[in-house]
Amino acid sequence: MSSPEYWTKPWPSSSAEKPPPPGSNQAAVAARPTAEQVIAGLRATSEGGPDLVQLLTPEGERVTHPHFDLDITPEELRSLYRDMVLVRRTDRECNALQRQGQLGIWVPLLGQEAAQIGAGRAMRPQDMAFPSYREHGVAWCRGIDPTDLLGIFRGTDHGTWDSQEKRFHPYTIVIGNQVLNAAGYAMGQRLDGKVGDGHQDDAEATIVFFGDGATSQGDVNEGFVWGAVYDAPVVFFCQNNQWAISEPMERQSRIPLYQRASGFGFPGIRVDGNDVLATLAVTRWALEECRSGNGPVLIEAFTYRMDAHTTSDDPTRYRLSDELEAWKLKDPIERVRVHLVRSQFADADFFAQVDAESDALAERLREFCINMPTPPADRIFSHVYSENSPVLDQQRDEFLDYLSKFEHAGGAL
Ligand SMILES: Cc1ncc(C[n+]2csc(CCOP(=O)(O)OP(=O)(O)O)c2C)c(N)n1
Ligand SMILES: [Mg+2]
Repeated sequence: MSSPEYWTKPWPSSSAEKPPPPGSNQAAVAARPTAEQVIAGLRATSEGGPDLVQLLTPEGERVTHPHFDLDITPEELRSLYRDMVLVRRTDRECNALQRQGQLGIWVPLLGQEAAQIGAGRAMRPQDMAFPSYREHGVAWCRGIDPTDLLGIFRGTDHGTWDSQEKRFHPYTIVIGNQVLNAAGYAMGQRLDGKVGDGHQDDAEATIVFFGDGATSQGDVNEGFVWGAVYDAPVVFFCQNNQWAISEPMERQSRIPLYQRASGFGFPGIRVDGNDVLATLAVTRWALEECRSGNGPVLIEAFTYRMDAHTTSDDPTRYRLSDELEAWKLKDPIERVRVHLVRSQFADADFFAQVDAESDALAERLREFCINMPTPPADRIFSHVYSENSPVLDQQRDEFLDYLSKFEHAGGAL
């Protein structure tokens, strides 16, 4: 596997220099990398390059950054740790529930806890979020109980939360589609006068989550164009977890993803997505830029999907185990734990309490899932429009009529 950095086509920096003669650009034409290139690519992939914003190293050391800093209390640090542990436990429990036949599928977030908690905690209550299908950590930050996710993955519901009240749109499975929704929503925020002058407490922004693979979709690029030309208050938050199912980053882009933003006319920042402090600081800044009328901003959270794409996927068929081992050393939770211990910001009682809380959450989830009621058949029609639509009403009646025939035949669905 190689990194986009490695394959970037060199080009003269000044117009006085001559472009290279045709065919002389080895990196761009080589189809099969050499062993050295693969190793160089692996290293670059796990390191993130010189522009990576980091405030907490994988070894748990606080470091400074010239542009981004974070004033954070020990209590806030403990709370970020707790969020990540509880979200990881939710993820592991749901994965196990799928394996036991309680859910049809599960989409793991293992390894992406810092990216999601950092971004989710950067939001203000009035901001709006548009997730893909993996944003269980952001859902947690928006106050959505993890039990509300279960019906989606059993295939009996579209999500039970009120997206306006929670300021969290329903999960979107169609890759990249939510970026258009978010750009449009943010344009609306601007037209409705919700963007402030930097001093308004009630100014609003939108944040939209998508993956590295989604950046190859037309919808995402169209969302970038609309967001840019209307100065929409939208943070495009890309979790680059290095893979789009079995497609590696090198098949999505020849340049690092955050650099794409400049072609659309807004800033792009690459942050260590396994560093909850850096992600929080960068996303806070980006949302504030948007609320103050300086949007959009692209954030590339450089992270890694430590589990399969979904429970239907087997990553051992397409990726090397040493890549996973390299990323395990950058675990987002472990580095915060080490930092808390070394700085004496948390004692053994605190960690035992979080563990106990996480056991109780897992038990509650399991209990709920096993006894989860199947919603009435007409529910899928109920959250489509704010008011009834004759076409939808007709479809609902036809659907209920169709189902009733099975009941008459003595069969239950
Ligand atoms: C429009 C569309 N095409 C294809 C798919 C099938 N699909 C589901 S997930 C996925 C890969 C997405 O990768 P990425 O954007 O990197 O997100 P990740 O799952 O890694 O978070 C694909 C191709 C889909 N859901 N929608
Ligand atoms: Mg991906």
